Amino acid sequence: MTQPAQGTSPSQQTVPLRRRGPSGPAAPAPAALTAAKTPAPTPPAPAPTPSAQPPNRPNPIRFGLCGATGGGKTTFLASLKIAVGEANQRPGERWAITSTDQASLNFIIDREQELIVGRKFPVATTTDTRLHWAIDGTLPPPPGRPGFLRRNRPPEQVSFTLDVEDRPGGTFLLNANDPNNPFTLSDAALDQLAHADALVFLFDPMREIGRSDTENSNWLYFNKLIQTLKMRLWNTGGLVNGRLPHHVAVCVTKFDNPAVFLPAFHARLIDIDEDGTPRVPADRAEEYFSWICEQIDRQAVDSSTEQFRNLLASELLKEHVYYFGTSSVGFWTQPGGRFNINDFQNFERVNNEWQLRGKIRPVNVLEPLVAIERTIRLGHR
Ligand SMILES: Nc1nc2c(ncn2[C@@H]2O[C@H](COP(=O)(O)OP(=O)(O)OP(=O)(O)O)[C@@H](O)[C@H]2O)c(=O)[nH]1
Ligand SMILES: [Mg+2]
Repeated sequence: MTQPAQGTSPSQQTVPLRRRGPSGPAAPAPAALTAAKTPAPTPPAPAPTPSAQPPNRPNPIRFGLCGATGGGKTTFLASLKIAVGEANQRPGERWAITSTDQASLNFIIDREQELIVGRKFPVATTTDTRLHWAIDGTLPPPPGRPGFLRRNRPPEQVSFTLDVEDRPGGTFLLNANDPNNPFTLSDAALDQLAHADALVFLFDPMREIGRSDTENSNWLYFNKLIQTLKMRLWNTGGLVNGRLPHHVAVCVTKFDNPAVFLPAFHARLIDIDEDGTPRVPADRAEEYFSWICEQIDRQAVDSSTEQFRNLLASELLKEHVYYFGTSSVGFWTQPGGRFNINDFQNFERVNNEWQLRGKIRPVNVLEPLVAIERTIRLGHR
């Protein structure tokens, strides 16, 4: 059960700036080869291929993660293991995440440590990394027919492997000839997205607030991409009624940012969960998305956001689209304390740099993935 949120006055309304920099220290140069006689090294055991699934495990669900530069893609993936840990605190839920190859293990460990110990957001992505994580969990039994006790029904078991790629946002613009954008999507990457089971679209509202007409809107990162995926699938008969067949989670990111959160809170679109976490209730998430688009439209330099909504409506199957208000870093609270509308921003300016402030408590990071898995496996929402 959730309680409607009560608003008071805004606190800090600053917005974190993008921390851009090199993607890390250069790797040490390899030690010079010596002529000393050393026994021939044993060849390393072949690394398990990502597609090697243990018997009894369903095939991985191929997710395509798409969104603008700086839209929150890497932070979303970086917070997934923390989200799994947080979900374990909820009554009736048990979750585990396992990296199934070395690249995925390195990514989740390094990025998670960067968030928790370094208190930093990830740097901008410059290369593609393919990631595979197995997620296993238990959900409380769904509410059933009146008169049947919920406790008599077995909990739902959820097991899936996530196959997803972290890419630079610039790739999704598909403008190979732009000298200001060094990134593009390869043919193989486009095929991978066209044949993915599900797409996760991160819509970054902060990109739209105060955007000038020379800056790319969210819509530009999706429009050519969606049309290109459609063209490819049309050629192989893969469209359904002229639309993409994918399940799509539209995640409106940075939900915790006061510039987004406070107006939504005052518009009474947000509830506070029993555990004290602010959330857009699942049955109001589409309304939240429409509301945020209208807020943006009121002060926008062009009609990009309206075009983005039209794009979703015309190119996707309505029954395959889910909406979420997502925050990868969550809300700050006093240790052991509860959410406080006057002090909830989980990042702060320290020595002229944005730093994460407290515990990371992702909101709607694991949930979109599980919602899609449930629909694919059970054939309904
Ligand atoms: N308030 C808030 N800001 C966030 C959140 N996630 C990301 N950000 C901000 O958005 C910036 C970009 O996040 P990234 O995860 O690197 O974005 P990206 O989509 O991977 O960007 P590229 O790699 O450049 O494509 C961060 O440096 C933060 O300033 C969030 O959950 N809340
Ligand atoms: Mg990134």
